[in-house]
Amino acid sequence: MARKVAALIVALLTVGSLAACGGGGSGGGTVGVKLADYDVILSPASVSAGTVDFSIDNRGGFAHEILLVRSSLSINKLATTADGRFDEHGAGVTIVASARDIPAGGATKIVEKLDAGGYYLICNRPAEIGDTLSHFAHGMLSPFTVT
Ligand SMILES: [Cu+2]
Repeated sequence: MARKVAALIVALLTVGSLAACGGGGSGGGTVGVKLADYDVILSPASVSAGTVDFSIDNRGGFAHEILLVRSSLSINKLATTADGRFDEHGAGVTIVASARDIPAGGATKIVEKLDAGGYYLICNRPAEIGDTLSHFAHGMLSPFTVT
């Protein structure tokens, strides 16, 4: 979890330097979303407001999913369910879009017009057989920032 917080801080610092670049583009863009067992790796982790094309690639050995969640909460304030998954109906979170049941080796897209704000990309699959931790509890979430 400390690593995720460090990544968030880096992402926020990056936003500041990107904003200084200007460029006058129309905003949005393509974001690579690589899924692993158990990680969500974004490239880049921030874009300017506009239409965002999330290109999702499951490189893991399990089926995964992606929830695009809008929230200004910090990671440790995200509510969880009794079985250790992310609470999709928790306070302060809105599910903007989702791509469920992405098989191992599969790929899909989420295309959404996004306003500036804080977001997360979360895999909310339950624990695999023989495991006690959900994918979320294993750390399958990444903060995403729209400026
Ligand atoms: Cu997963």
